[in-house]
Amino acid sequence: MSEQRDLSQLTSWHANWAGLRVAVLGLGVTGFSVADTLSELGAQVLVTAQQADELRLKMLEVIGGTFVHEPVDGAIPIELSEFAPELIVVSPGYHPDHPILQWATARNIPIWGDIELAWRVRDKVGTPAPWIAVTGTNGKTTTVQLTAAMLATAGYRVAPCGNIGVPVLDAVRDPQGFDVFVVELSSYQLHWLQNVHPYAAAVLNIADDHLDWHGSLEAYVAAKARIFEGTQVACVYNKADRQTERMVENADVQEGARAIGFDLGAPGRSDFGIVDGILCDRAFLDERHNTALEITTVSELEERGLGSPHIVANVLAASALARSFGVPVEAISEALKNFRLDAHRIEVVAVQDGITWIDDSKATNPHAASASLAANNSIVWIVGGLLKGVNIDELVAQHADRLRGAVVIGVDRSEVISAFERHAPGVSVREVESADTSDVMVTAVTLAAELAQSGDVVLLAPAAASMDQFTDYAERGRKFAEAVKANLGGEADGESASH
Ligand code: UMA
Repeated sequence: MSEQRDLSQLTSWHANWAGLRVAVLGLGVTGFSVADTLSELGAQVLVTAQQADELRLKMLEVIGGTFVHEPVDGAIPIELSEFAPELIVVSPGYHPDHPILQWATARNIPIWGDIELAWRVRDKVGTPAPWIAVTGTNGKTTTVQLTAAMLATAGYRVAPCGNIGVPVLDAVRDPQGFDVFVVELSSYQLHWLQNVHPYAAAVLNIADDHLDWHGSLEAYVAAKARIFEGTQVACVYNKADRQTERMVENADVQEGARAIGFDLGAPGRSDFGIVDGILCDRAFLDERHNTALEITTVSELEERGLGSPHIVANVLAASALARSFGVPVEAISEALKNFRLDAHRIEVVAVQDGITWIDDSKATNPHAASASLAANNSIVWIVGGLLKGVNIDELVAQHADRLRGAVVIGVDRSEVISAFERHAPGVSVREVESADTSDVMVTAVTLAAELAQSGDVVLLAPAAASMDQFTDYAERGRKFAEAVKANLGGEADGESASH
């Protein structure tokens, strides 16, 4: 057996990575950033994946990496065993029970995620920038964007990165360097986390999602909880979600790190919250027992399309993170004036004949869909897709009263329809049987238009992933908006502002 190197020494960009044999699993955005980093460090890189696009394959060749196709039958590629890797770096999309990971575990080959590698080499361009880490079932990306906007308004050079779509390794290697990173971490990335010590960290909420990947809610919660380990200054949790508070209580944080709560109620000491419609900081000020700092008001947020309760909660969490870093409240308030939600997040795509058509394709699990449903009173709901092992019964039961009708799409339709039969028998349900990407939304919108009446909202908030019928949630949202505009004959008032 080939010699194994002691990886505990490899904690800096400037350590001796030369010649280290690393197998990289996956050649998507993460896998390429890992392979590119390692080859820059002088390691030997073998990448394996079931699929890879032509461009990435070519670029891999240019940087001197080797590619091996992963057999679909779960066999271990012979090239991989001959390569005898000393380390595996796995992309987030791989299931922990993947045959190659089982093979590596049986041989005691260490397995890292890309975040672990990024943490170790974060000193590439001088003094490492602090990390502010964000996770939660919903609102991660919005909170990362809000926090980054607040830091940028205060004059910091900030890199929003991670699950948001920019691999942390790309941010770490930026030659200009950054003052601070705001890192979105998915539960997949957190599963592999070992030594990361963020400056501040937040868990926004916990609800059922990705249970097929993690195996159980307990395993999902345990993965999420890792974000607080070793936190230096502030652990931000949701007072309305006891599980997030428990995570802070159980975390092994650094001496002096504080627990900072947030929710939509009145803040206690060391919390962020709302008093008389004013968002307040009662954590980062000297006189916190009897005063609070004003950040902004709920009505100002409403004017900017940021008034939905779950978005207000994201604003509070982001403010807590930014304040922990010393951002003045004035800069936070200024950042909020210029902030816009991304497309496909509660986006009003048309209003006609008193019917408002809303694209919340980003609602890929019941928790996110629930927040969207709760913000409206009379709804025709477009729901369904890939349920990822999550049960939808409670969501249907909870919102049955506000539903005029439902249009069910996706491969897991029968589970959704039977949830309606059990919990909302009075709601008119229509089914889109076609699986053809170009038809699904056209049919769904036609059926929704038949059900909707003046004063209703037609809400695309599928509570499920999109990959069964669309490339991603963005394509699903785009197809919805196109179908709405075609159905309304181009006469609708389009609005880009969020609802
Ligand atoms: N692959 C296999 N076998 C597997 C799994 C993957 O061969 O069993 C290969 C694919 O063929 C492909 C590569 O692995 O070559 C894809 O890797 P990946 O699925 O990890 O995707 P990346 O392109 O690296 O993107 C990942 C995140 N994707 C997932 O977690 C599924 C992106 O989050 C993230 O933006 C990016 O890293 C940068 O950090 C996306 C996501 O859907 C947006 N995240 C989930 C979510 O938000 O709910 C967690």
